[in-house]
Amino acid sequence: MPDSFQPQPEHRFTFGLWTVGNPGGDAFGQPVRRKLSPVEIVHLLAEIGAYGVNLHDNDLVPIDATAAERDRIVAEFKKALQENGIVVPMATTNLFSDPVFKDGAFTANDAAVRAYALHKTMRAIDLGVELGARVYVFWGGREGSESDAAKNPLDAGKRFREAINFLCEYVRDQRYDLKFALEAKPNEPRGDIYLPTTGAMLGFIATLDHPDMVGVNPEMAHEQMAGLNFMHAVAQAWDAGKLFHIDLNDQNFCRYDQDFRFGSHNMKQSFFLVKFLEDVGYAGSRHFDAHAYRTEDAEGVKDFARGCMRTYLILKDKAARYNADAGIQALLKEIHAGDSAMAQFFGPYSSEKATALKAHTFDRITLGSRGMHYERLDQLVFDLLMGVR
Ligand code: GLT
Ligand code: MN
Ligand code: MN
Repeated sequence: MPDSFQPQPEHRFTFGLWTVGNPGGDAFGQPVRRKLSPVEIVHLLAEIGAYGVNLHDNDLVPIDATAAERDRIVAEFKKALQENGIVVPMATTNLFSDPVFKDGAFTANDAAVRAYALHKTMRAIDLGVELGARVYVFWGGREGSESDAAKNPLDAGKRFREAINFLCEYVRDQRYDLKFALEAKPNEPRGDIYLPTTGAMLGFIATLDHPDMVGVNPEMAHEQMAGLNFMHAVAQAWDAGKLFHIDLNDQNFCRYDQDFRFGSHNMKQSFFLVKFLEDVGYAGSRHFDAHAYRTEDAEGVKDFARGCMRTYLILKDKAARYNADAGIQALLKEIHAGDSAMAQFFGPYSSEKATALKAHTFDRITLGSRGMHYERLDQLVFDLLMGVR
């Protein structure tokens, strides 16, 4: 019996070819599942009710494909997209798998590698645009170091800036309708990756020639690897007008890159994230950058992907309940009860306001002894999430 948690196109749920297509290999073991072709993945995504599929250039076209092979593969893929009603909202470049990128792509010490990275990215941008992508992600997995003897981070930063500036100009030159989204990660596969957090990326974007074209693609598990609160990073990106895309998944804090199913580990944090996205009206893709446990077979991959979307929709429903919950809203109102008396001191500066504020007498002892009722509030959230409220 279908319930109300069925994915619809308006939910903008997307998966990467590399996510549902992940055959379950890891650093210690062989793949455990057959590698699905891009066309098979499009069919799978249509079957489970996803909206779109995202890809790296080489998820679709092998790195050594001839021009004729490329065109044949792309034509077949487009046909499958059309027949299945699946779109490609985002594309990106694989600048990390091939040995040529072992010391990075845009930040590699070898100038020929840096030039090749630009060459490969321009071609991959052409491919993405051909497939309809409007967002182009840059995840610099190899842009880092194991030893700071090898590379000066100032040089790396300059090289990365020059590369993004060059590619912005390329997009303008081609008159493509495309925005860039930079994705941070603290480490893995490099010992340290440059610009390791979403906040660092936001600072970097301000130094670019065309900052309007560039935003971020925060990934939940990447901030959690760094022990950070993902929703706070997303809020900062939103506030800056830079939330161009989002990678949803989950993981245990401060571990390796686990890429678990969305909501599978940090239920409460996932709830507040979904509530944030829905409350502010984020209209972009909800991309699940995760993969099924290595224990799963082909059916388990579908369970994984359906689970990501179902969890999002359940949490969205919980967010609406939170906003409509009389008890929770009454507590929030109580917390802000004194706000109106202080309104005179906030807003734009004036010297009168500053003088009045300096002259005001505060009852610091009473203020400091006030109970905020956050214990009660947080327990109400827990009760709500557990379905006992
Ligand atoms: C890779 C990485 C992801 C990035 C992808 C885009 S590929 O799997 O772990 O976080 O978003 O390059
Ligand atoms: Mn990841
Ligand atoms: Mn990602």
